[in-house]
Amino acid sequence: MKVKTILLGAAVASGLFAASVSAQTIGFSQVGSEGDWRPAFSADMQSTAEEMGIELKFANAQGRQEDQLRAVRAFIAQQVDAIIIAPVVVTGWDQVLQEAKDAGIPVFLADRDVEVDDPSLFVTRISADFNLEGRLAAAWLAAESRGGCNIVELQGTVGSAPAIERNSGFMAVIDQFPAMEIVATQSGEFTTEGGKRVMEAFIKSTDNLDGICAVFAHNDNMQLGAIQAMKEAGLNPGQDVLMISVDYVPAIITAIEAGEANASVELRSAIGQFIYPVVLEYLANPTELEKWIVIPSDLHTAH
Ligand code: GYE
Repeated sequence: MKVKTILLGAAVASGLFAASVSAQTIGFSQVGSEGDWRPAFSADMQSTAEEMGIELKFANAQGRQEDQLRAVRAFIAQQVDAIIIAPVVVTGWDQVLQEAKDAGIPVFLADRDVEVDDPSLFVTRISADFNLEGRLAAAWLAAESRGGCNIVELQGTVGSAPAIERNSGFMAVIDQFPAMEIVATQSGEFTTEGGKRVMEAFIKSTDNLDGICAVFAHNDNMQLGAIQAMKEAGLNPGQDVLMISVDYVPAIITAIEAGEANASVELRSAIGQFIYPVVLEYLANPTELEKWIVIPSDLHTAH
């Protein structure tokens, strides 16, 4: 069980002061540019680094772990002061993190997570609690469906922390309701096109769409793709089928306002203000930190 601490405003304020008195070079290995949330996160990390006088070396891996590993090794060769990684999947990081440790460069995880044998290979992880997001989504759906619902699940990238944890949290709640069940689940890779493709295939494959009570999508973009597919098949998402997803990007707010989606759990994208102070504070004064600093997630509905 990872010990975690919920981010407090005061911690950010003190970090911002520390940030204002130092010019550091930080390498940031970003997952890619899938969907709407990821680009918003990237833009925030780049603008916040500029505001704080940080020289940011930004590397977009376009969803390929081998490109992330190559970027981290380049940061090590360039002897950056610190490395931030948003790891596309949880496995395959032990070797490169050991190389960073051997080079004396601290590594921080942002957004996603890794599974490593030696937790000292990274200083801390600053992110939302994906398991909680899954629980929030399931609790809302249990209330809305009065504990009886056949659910289609659109999973995120296979092997990624959000896909693993959002499913785990969601299942922990619906397992308490015998009449709630995931009847179909597949990855749509966190993209609108992926969500539409999976939903189109599901619609073609089933002869009982009336039995579907809800769609739980691990992110809003897959939900938006599912909405397109459902409307093209003559279904009424948000009306006849409950639609719950995660991220709360502007496009899902529009869909909720149009009555085509019902709820979304917010994943904050403006999180550079939380990440950089932790990194800079550590560089100024290297002390043991909790292995997980959690950024809260909030549930938003139409009413
Ligand atoms: O939900 C999704 C993005 O890593 C939690 O990645 C993040 C997820 C987010 O593709 O939109």
